Amino acid sequence: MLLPALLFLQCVLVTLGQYDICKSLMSTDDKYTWEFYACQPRATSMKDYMQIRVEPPDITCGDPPERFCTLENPYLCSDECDASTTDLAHPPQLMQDRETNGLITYWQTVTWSRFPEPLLANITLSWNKSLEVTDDIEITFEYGRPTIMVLEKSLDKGRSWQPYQYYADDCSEAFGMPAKRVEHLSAANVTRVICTEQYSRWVGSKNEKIVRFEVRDRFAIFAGPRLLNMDNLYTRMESMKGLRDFFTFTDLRLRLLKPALGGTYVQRDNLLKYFYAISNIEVTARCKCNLHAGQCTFRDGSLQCNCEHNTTGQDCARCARGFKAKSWKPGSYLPTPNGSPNACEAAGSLGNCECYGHSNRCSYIDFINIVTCVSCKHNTRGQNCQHCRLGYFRNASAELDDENVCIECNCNQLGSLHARCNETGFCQCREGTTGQKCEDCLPGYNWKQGCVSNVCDDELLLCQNGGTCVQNQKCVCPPEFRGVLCEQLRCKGEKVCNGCPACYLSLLTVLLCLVTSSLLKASA
Ligand SMILES: *[C@@H]1O[C@H](CO)[C@@H](O)[C@H](O)[C@H]1NC(C)=O
Ligand SMILES: *[C@@H]1O[C@H](CO)[C@@H](O)[C@H](O)[C@H]1NC(C)=O
Ligand SMILES: *[C@@H]1O[C@H](CO)[C@@H](O)[C@H](O)[C@H]1NC(C)=O
Ligand SMILES: *[C@@H]1O[C@H](CO)[C@@H](O)[C@H](O)[C@H]1NC(C)=O
Ligand SMILES: *[C@@H]1O[C@H](CO)[C@@H](O)[C@H](O)[C@H]1NC(C)=O
Ligand SMILES: *[C@@H]1O[C@H](CO)[C@@H](O)[C@H](O)[C@H]1NC(C)=O
Ligand SMILES: [Ca+2]
Repeated sequence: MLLPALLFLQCVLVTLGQYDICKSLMSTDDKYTWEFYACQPRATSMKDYMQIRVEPPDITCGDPPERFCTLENPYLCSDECDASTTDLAHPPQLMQDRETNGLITYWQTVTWSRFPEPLLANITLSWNKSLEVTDDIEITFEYGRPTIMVLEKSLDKGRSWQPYQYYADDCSEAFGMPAKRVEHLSAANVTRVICTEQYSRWVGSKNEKIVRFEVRDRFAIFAGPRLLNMDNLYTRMESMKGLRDFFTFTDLRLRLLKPALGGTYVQRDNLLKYFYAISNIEVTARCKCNLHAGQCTFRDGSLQCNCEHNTTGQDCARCARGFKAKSWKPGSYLPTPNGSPNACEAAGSLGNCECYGHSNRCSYIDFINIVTCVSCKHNTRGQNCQHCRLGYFRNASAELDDENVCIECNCNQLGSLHARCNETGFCQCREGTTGQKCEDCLPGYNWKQGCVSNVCDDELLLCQNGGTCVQNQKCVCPPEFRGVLCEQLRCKGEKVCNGCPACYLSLLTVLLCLVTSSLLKASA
């Protein structure tokens, strides 16, 4: 029963060629085998999955309740925003609701009563998942579109941001940029960030409500005006650096910088007609699964690819455990129409030689009859690239197939005996040296191209008799003392040197002593 159904799927795939299934069962001479294809999830409205945050926190109207007017009829100020009354409240979630009963619902800000202080608001939309936009992003403004705004995006869940498109009624005044339209872009500069005046000029609040980020027009540069030649777009995505990333994001942010003014300058006597109101944000996209998943589902609070091809992770960006014979690769749209799956392969499939993803090649060594990985990368070594190279140690928090599995020992060259370290990264230190990398000196030692033992210091090896310790290497003694720590009196006696037992030993020494003491007297 199952097989006919799967064979039917195969037929569908061949006709569509649109990367929507990941595998199908093929029959060849009474045998059934799986065939694998590059695949991606269907594009859907991502509105239901987005988390909305508005800033500053008190920008939403209604607390305290506030009256507002309209731009078309500034004397009609009967409308009220009141956060404590359901019918009069305008909370952020009204930007993503489905408006099933036909009533337009919208988020609304406070009015510009603090003019000339600017009226600024940020709306951050987060999915906690890499998405690839497939259709125009549309933001619907009630009561007029902003005079100035910026659309930004993040690729790393909000850690860093970049502009996506600038919008202003006068681009050069607002941003110092020339006004452009997507029609001005060509294949060579399709990923250029532009400023457009198309959606900011005043045309009446009822006539045009939508501010657009044009995805279809950009696709059309490659796929033709009706997007019939998507293969050409996909081929470009593979070869043109940055093209795919341009349509990818995890978060979007709207920075609203100046509200609609009604086609004239700000009228200070009626500031209650200036505010922002958004009734809908439409983002059509598909989960980025690196062409390794045909489906994406909402699990554990965020979207996740249902990975195939023995890959794993939220974006199928890793090989699953036990399938790391080769390094992970994304699937490819090429060759068209069905692409290549670039599936992860089971460990053992390369002549029973697992290299933990650090090598793509194995070699058979005849005379000892073993298969071994060749040119292990990521500072690994060994038959299966399972050890760290000399001078590196195993990263305890990384799996064996992690690129970060080996950490450099980084032993201090002057302080350590050699470049190796133990499993926790401790180097072997020379005498007098300490610290994980042998970069510090033990007490009684001082760093001087390595640790050298102190001749004198302020604790144990004090210079005596008023001597001073210079850089821990030398006591500078008062003239009448000598010795390493100035502990000896110099010969100074009248006839014989008291402190010099050696004087009695030879006549020569006595003579020397006499000469010395007379010299000292002479100089005194
Ligand atoms: C909006 O976000 C930008 C970038 O993080 C920040 O500089 C700005 O202060 C924010 N504006 C408001 C009104 O919170
Ligand atoms: C985001 O997704 C990751 C991966 O699925 C998950 O571990 C994390 O808890 C999610 N974070 C939030 C804030 O939902
Ligand atoms: C993009 O390139 C075309 C020519 O290929 C040029 O006419 C156009 O001005 C460029 N657009 C931008 C925004 O630089
Ligand atoms: C993935 O692994 C399973 C075994 O767990 C195997 O049956 C399947 O064919 C593999 N798929 C690919 C694409 O290699
Ligand atoms: C150890 O591995 C973890 C997991 O990959 C990585 O996040 C971390 O940066 C690695 N540590 C070092 C010092 O490289
Ligand atoms: C590594 O060396 C340090 C310092 O000698 C020691 O404390 C640690 O226990 C050693 N670790 C292992 C795993 O041997
Ligand atoms: Ca709505």
